[in-house]
Amino acid sequence: MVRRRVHNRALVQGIGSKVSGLGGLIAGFLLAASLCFGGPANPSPPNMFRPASTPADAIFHISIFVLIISGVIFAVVFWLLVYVLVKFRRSAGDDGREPPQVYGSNQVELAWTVLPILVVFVLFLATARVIHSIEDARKPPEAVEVIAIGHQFWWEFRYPSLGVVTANELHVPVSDPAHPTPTFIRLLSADTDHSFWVPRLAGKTDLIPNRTNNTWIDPHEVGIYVGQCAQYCGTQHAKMLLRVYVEPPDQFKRWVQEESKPAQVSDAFSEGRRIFESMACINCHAISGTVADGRFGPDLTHLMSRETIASGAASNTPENLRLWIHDPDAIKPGSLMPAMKLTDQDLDALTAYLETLR
Ligand code: HEC
Ligand SMILES: [Cu+2]
Repeated sequence: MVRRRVHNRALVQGIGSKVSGLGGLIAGFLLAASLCFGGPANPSPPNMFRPASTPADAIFHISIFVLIISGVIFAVVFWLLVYVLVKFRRSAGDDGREPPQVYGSNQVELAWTVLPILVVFVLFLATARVIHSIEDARKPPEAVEVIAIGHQFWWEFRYPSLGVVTANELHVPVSDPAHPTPTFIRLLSADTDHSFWVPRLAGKTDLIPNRTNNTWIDPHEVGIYVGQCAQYCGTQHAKMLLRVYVEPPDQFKRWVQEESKPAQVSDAFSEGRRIFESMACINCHAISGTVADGRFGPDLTHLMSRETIASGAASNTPENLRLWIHDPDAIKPGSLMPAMKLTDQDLDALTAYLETLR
């Protein structure tokens, strides 16, 4: 896969900012433009009208069904209203008397009670069917299992049977409908309510403390799908973006192999490593094969295998990484990583060391 980096930070953030006002419009436009002219490694926009996975597909179809029924009701009521307004408007020869009052007509009362009940009932049944088909889907033995843990303001992804721990960028195999390899995701929260939402892959499901929720996806097309936390969880909620990398099976297998290895140790950047291990970094971050085993922040063992940092708030470039360590608030004001007040020299050594974590 050609690894393309989105250099424009506004673009990455554009996905996350709630599309509101001119700024959102422009960001959305830029994003759309970049998608038209960009390569295949660009993420596809979070469009729920372009489903690429069974649950999203089912939700898309029920939405269209509901939209059509509501549209027909809207059209009928609207045109009746216009007809009545025009036909019975005050005319020049009005004598000012009230029209005949119809009261207690059984036919009329029945019609406007029974018809709406029937419509609501049909919508209820159709929706319940879709919810049931998604919630009670059978988990095939080939399914990939992932535990997603929501944190303020990033995602932890664990693959318990594959020995992989990563953050913010979820890798899953593409699922061929003939031999489905869906990914079943257990949703937990480390602090407050979050919501897992990748519109092209599945509906929203909340991550609630002390509760286990589940969702699943079976993406049919290779690509990068973006989404974001869809439940307000604090100041940086809007920059709690999600990226799902859907890969061909062999590429996914290679990714798992790489990710399950401990961090590469090289003597070349031992100064940076010494700084990392002598500071509070290790209380919050884990790097497997070293003393760092903190769990409060993202696992950094294979930091360089990720295209973005800080939950999609910035692309993973040396400059952004350095800026992040210098002052996380410069990228994500209110993020829960403190600025560690390092000297320029230490900052350079530390960044160089992190750059080796492939
Ligand atoms: C108090 C805990 C804490 C300490 C100490 C801390 N971090 Fe973090 N770090 C975090 C949290 C939380 C995040 C996730 C922030 C977010 O995305 O909102 C993070 C994110 C990061 C990231 C981005 C990872 C990614 O994949 O997005 C890097 C790199 C990083 N920290 C490096 C460091 C280094 C280097 C130090 C020491 C100089 C350090 N951190 C100290 C909590 C901490
Ligand atoms: Cu959140």
